[in-house]
Order: sequence, then C-alpha cells, then structure tokens
Amino acid sequence: MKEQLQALEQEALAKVEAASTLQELQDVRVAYLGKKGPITEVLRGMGKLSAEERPVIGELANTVRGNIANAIDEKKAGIEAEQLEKQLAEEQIDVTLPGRPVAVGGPHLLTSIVEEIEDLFIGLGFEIKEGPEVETDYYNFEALNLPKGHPARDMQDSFYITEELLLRTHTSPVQARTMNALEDKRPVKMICPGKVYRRDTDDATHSHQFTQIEGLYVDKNVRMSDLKGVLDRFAKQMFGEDREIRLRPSFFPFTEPSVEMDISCKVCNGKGCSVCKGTGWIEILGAGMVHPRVLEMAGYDPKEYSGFAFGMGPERIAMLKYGVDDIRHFYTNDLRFLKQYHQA
Ligand code: FA5
Repeated sequence: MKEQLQALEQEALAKVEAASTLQELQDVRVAYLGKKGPITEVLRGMGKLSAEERPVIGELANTVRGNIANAIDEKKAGIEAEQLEKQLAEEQIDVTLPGRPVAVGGPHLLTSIVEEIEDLFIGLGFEIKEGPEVETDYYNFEALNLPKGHPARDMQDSFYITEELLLRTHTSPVQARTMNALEDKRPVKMICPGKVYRRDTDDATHSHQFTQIEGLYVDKNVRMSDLKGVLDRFAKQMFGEDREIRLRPSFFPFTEPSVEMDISCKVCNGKGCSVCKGTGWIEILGAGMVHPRVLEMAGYDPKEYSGFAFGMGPERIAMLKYGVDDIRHFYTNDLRFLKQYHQA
C-alpha cells in the first residue's frame, strides 16, 4: 500500500507539472484528490490493515495528499501569474500617444440665426413670447381680421386637423394671444419665434414647414416711422450698413397700411439668380400698422393705442446672410452643410 501511494504521488505530480491551463489543473485535482479518486480509495481499504500499519499508512496518505495539493496550488499560482503577465502585455496602453478628438456638435445654423435675431430685438427692448404650433382657427385667422370665408385665407393654404384646429400658418396668432392675455391692457413690445406650416410646394425659397419671427409693438402714438426705424436698424445690424432694403406696399388683413420688405440678393449681388428668382431681391418679411379691428378684438382701444407688427422668415435671412442657395439645406441635415456654420 505504501508503494501504491508513492506511485500515485509520482504520477499526480508529473501530471501537475505537465498541466498548462487552469482547467487541466482542476482535472488533476478532481482525479487524484476527489472523493472518487485513488487516494480516497486507498484510505477506504485501511480497515483491512493491522493496528501498527494503520497510522503509518494514514500519515503517508495525508502527506501524499498534502504534497499533491501544494503542487497544484503552486502550479495554479504560476499559471495565473503567467496569464496576468500576458494580459498586461496585450492591454498595454501608451499614455504618450495623442488622444482621439471627440466630435463636438454645435447649434444648427437656423438656431444660431434665430438667437442672433432674438439678441438684436432684446437690445431694442422687445421681450420674447411663445405660442402653440397647433392653433385654433380663431387665433390663426379670426382674431386677425380674417373671418371664415375671407378670400385672404387662401394666401396661406393650411394643414387643418379638425374644422377648428390647424397647424398655425404664421406666428401672427401670438400677437392676438399676447394682447388678449394682458388684463390691464398695458403696452406690448414682443417678438415670437416659432415653427409654422403651410401647404406650399417646396422649392429653393419655400418650405412646407419653416420658421417665422413675429414682432409686435403696441403703445400710445406708435407710428409707421417707428416701424421703418426698427426694420432699418434690424436690416443694417443683420446684413451690414451697405445692404439695400426696399419696402413695397402690400396687403395683410391684420395690418393697415401693410408692406413687404425685400433685401438685395447677396447670392448674385442683385444680378438675378435662382434664389431671388431673377429679380435681384428677396422678400424677408411682411409688416404694417396693426389693424384697428385687431386691437379692438384683443380689448385695446384703437383710439388710444396704435401699433406695428412684422413677421419675418429666418431661413430666408440666413440664406441671404450666408449665401445659402436652397432653403431645403436647412432640413436635409447634411453634416457637410451644417458643419460649415459651426462656430468653435
Ligand atoms: C405672414 O405670414 C404674415 N403673418 C407676416 C406679417 C406679420 C405681416 C405681422 C404683417 C404683420 P407672409 O406670408 O408674407 O406673411 O410670410 C412672412 C415671411 O415668411 C415671408 O416674408 C418669408 O420670409 C417667410 N415665408 C413665407 N412663406 C414661406 C415658405 N413657404 N418657406 C419659407 N419662408 C416663407
């Protein structure tokens, strides 16, 4: 039995030595030290031994067991150290290499231009208001002197949701909403940027969804010359002192008199191109003196108060300012286009 144990020890130690993975080592442990292993088998047969032999063989069996277990632990530590070494070598990081730059986003050109216009008007004493994009027929049309069946409603083909609800066709309803909400009917000086929707056919200067910025100034003694002064300041600050502006008589049911303001086309320098449709001018806003009916419907006395209003298209303004030749560039989100306008 002594020889048998010694032979088992030699055999197990040789297998431990030969093992090269943790799994192989575990297999050796199970095979030699497990409950069904040969050493346990030997110990089970000890009952047949004499009383003198029993402690000797018992001690030897424990020593053999201990030797095999120690050899396995040592080998295990060796394999683990080797694996760690290998892993560290593979995952080595060179901290002196230059880092990979992280792509940083920036505001969309349209966002930037709206913020620029907001800053400009805040500087002129206007505050910023907001209104809903899903609007009632009342605020989109009726409160602006466009009763049902009024032919001017055709000027803005609309996306209706129900008979009484539609996607707003302009930001002008915010004029009526702002004046209505003021119980003390105090003076108003506000601008309202926002999205608007029309059943327009998309082309270089028209989009079915676009942005407008509404402006409204109501106070005692507001005159057409105040409107001209503000628009002139706006145009010069936005486009430079040398850009030409023209005001053309126009018609809006909610202003009287009404005008449209054009700016000379920067894309072609007034020679005529697809952006200005060959005219050398681009229309950027509609404006006028608030119609007395509109003031009255909002609870303001037109004998006491007067006002001016305007509604501009920031896409067209950005096109003019940056020489963008197609309004659709704002919505197709081609990064090559957008990145050109990121300010660092
Ligand atoms: C209006 O929408 C009036 N509510 C403006 C107004 C406000 C007049 C207050 C008087 C007082 P108009 O339909 O002309 O007006 O549009 C105003 C501006 O929006 C235009 O000058 C143009 O810059 C822009 N715009 C109009 N239609 C489109 C479109 N389909 N795509 C892009 N921009 C457009």
